[in-house]
Amino acid sequence: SWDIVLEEKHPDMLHLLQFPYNGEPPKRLVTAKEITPNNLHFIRNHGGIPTIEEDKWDLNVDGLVREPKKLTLADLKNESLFPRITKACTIQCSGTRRVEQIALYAGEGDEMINAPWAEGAIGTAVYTGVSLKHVIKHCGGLINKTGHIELFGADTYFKQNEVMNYAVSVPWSKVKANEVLLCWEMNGKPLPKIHGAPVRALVMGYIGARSVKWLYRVSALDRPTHAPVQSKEYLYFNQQVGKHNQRPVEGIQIQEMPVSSAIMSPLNKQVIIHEGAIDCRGWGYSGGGRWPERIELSADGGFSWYAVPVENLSSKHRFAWRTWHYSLPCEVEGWIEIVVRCWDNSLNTQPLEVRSAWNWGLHVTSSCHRVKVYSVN
Ligand code: MTE
Ligand code: MO
Repeated sequence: SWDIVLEEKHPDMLHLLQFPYNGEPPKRLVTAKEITPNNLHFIRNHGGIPTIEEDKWDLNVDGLVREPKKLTLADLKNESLFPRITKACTIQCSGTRRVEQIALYAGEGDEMINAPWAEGAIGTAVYTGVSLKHVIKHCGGLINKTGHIELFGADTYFKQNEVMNYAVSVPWSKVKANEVLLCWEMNGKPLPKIHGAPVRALVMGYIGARSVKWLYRVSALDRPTHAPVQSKEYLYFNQQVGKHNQRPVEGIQIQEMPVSSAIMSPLNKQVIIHEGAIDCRGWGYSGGGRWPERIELSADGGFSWYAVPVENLSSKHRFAWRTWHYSLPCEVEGWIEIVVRCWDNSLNTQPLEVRSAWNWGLHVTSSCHRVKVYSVN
């Protein structure tokens, strides 16, 4: 699988874990483009990278559907069966910016699960595929309309002395809204092996964990799956919870991501020589089909805020981030703290301090991102 990393990924990717392979782009490249090039999109894996031959692949649709079927890639690409959909969409790992929680208090999270992600565990690409809703209709529709749809990946991983396939589930209501796609193209090119070839799920506006790669089976259930990735990982615990007392049923299964943002430039601890304004750039994102409506920056640690003019934000799309740039006025000389916050279209915004977002699983670091720089004016 290391050969696949070298073949498909940019040489400057930061390799956070060699096996299972996890990597993110360096800060200067995270928001260099509004659409992330395939070789710079972050990668999150729980196990190996399976190599699947396209013409041997099929998708099993089973469980509580009226007519279980096996579909080939040619079936999915047959436009008289399924309308083709192309959509720009952001995938964000719930571990994005986890380093800030680790720096505050590492907790007792499992090292393998808790890759030390910075601000690059997010990427935006244009995906092409079909709606899972249309595929399920093609299989006669659901017997029971109130369930979850389970998604299985061909990769296996090892957990509590058991080898299992990667599996999660999403509510039928999400599928019904045409917000779950089965994709074979990323940015106009065949889906890279490392991103799930030949077909992956794309669950728009949910944590990356639900967008199952190397998809080979979807199964209709009357409840969320009991698979460990769904029921034991990706849980948002309250602050009284640690390893000694964690009870998975008390954790919230993370689905939609809240609003968040990050500064990609300047870098923390950088010395900046400027003439009254510091050039800043970064991203803002909100899950669940909400979008960044306003980005604000502070040069004084979060007491006063400048709104980034809307023309400095990239275009607005449901389910996609907005990149931004701004010359932040600053007359002070010495150490200052630059802070960003995002407001989404529902006027949700971010907690000011990472300590109020800290949780034992080290997920969803949605607090305001801060960098300290030395200002020379
Ligand atoms: N799908 C499979 N089959 N195996 C995995 O380990 N990781 C998930 C998701 N889909 C994973 C998977 C997680 S946690 C994330 S954040 C996204 O894939 C990352 O997608 P990417 O690697 O294409 O960026
Ligand atoms: Mo993730």
